Amino acid sequence: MRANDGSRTAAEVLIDQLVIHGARHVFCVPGESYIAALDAMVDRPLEVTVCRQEGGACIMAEATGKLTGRPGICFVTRGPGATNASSGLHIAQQDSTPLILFVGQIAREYREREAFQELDYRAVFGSIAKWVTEIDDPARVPEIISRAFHVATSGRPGPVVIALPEDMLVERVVATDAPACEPVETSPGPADMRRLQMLLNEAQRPIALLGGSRWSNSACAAMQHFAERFLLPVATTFRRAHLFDASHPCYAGDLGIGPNPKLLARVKDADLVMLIGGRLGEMPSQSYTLFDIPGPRQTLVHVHPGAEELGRVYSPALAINATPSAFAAALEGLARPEKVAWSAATPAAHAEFIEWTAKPPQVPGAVNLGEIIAGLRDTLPAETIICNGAGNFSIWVHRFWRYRHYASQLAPIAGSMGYGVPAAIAAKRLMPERTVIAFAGDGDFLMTGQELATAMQYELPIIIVIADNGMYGTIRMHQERHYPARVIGTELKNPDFAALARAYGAFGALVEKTADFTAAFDAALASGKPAVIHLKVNPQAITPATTIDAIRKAALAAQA
Ligand SMILES: Cc1ncc(C[n+]2csc(CCOP(=O)(O)OP(=O)(O)O)c2C)c(N)n1
Ligand SMILES: [Mg+2]
Repeated sequence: MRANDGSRTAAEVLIDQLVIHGARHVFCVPGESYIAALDAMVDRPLEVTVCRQEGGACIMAEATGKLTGRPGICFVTRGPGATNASSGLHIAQQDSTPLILFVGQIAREYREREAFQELDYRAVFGSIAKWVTEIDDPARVPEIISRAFHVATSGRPGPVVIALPEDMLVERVVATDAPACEPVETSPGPADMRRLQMLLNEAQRPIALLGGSRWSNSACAAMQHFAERFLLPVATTFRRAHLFDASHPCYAGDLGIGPNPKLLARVKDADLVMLIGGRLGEMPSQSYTLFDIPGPRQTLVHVHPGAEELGRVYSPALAINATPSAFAAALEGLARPEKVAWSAATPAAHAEFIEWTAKPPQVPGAVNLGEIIAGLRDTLPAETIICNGAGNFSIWVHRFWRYRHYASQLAPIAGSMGYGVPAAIAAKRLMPERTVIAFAGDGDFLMTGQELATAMQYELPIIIVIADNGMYGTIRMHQERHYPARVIGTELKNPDFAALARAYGAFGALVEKTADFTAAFDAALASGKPAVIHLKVNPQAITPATTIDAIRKAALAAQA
């Protein structure tokens, strides 16, 4: 509160800046180091979500950044809190998500003595965050918070870490608020678009690949309109399938783990690739095999909001430093050639996608995760938000769910286990009207599953579907490939997940047959509570294409 002399505590100035810059949600685990900042949130228009572990809190903030395009806000305490939160920072970095992590810090006068829980944040987070700073002077709070919002959202978005010495937070200061931050939009120049027009005029087999962040509903709509006008096949990169409507006749599928071989062939054979927004990292590039480095055979047009990403791995024929939103809007100015050479290729690409995702194959065991997901996609609203962490279960989710809406997919490009449950909690907190489902593996769930308590506390009826195969399946798969029949460190003895859910006060159901899933799902929805559906999945069903036994057999044969 402002005193008569117009002064506020630094903590109050800080929280006022968050509100000015448009933050509406804070995810936190409290610590004595920043209780002044917590106190300043009382009676401010901020929804505070108190979590059970900082890893979950920071993922919730990251998911908020993904959903809104504005920095997710997380508050944690000194050393132990900050290090717990670091997985969320790494996700924000690899996923190009705007995020601001506030961490408590020891009093300024104790610095450098290794005081209680002291951490040198600049040293520890220097290579993860876009910017790490510590606020020493309360008068500079508006300046530093303004810069944090600009850094987190501009160019290639990413995480910012701000340390808050506890004695600084309670100092009173007369400070002027900053104006609200608007992320900088970089637009393509007329020469860029002329060159692109020429490349499109000459192309025989073009394809667009969409990825990265800084998209929006309207950018996706503009991209779709361009695809329609040019009859252009459009694919998405790893875990960015929500950028293009899967039911659209121009959609060709996604370049994820275990992608459609026909899509891979199409991208390899393309003469013009428009990579828009993404970086084409290790996963979508299929371990850097799709394009030659540094000079791809395909004519590569790379559009990215961060100038430093252009030419970083692939040297493009045409590099355009623009946000996907500004670029998609500029596509309106391109003229479609009289006759396009690829008019038969686009419907063929879409037909290949439909065929690839239509019917899940039979797998060992009584529960077929593919059939469950295909069943849900045919009944749930297109706006349903689908969340997941990491593990082989996610291969079925990405293959058999068809994402039709921007921001309906919350999945870590960084491949961090434990992502799905906290992401679902954030999504439901922000968008209570949406159906939100988190798919998790048995290993994946128990990394952050205690946030079920947070879902209960805020009455967030998310549905968590746990695919329990009794193992860290992905690693077991790699183990069998490289060290067949030498199983170690990958088996899991699990709790009764449905009973665990009920102990939290949530809905819990066990499903041991595919046919029983629908009734359990309907009951979960009807309960109006956070829900866990525990699927007993056969460990042999390791991917849609193969089994553990088959992988082992092939590896042993190769050794013989
Ligand atoms: C935080 C984190 N720790 C470890 C890993 C390595 N890892 C990737 S997948 C995986 C196993 C996932 O097991 P589970 O969730 O049960 O899914 P499954 O593969 O069995 O379907 C592990 C340990 C990771 N990606 N992230
Ligand atoms: Mg598992």
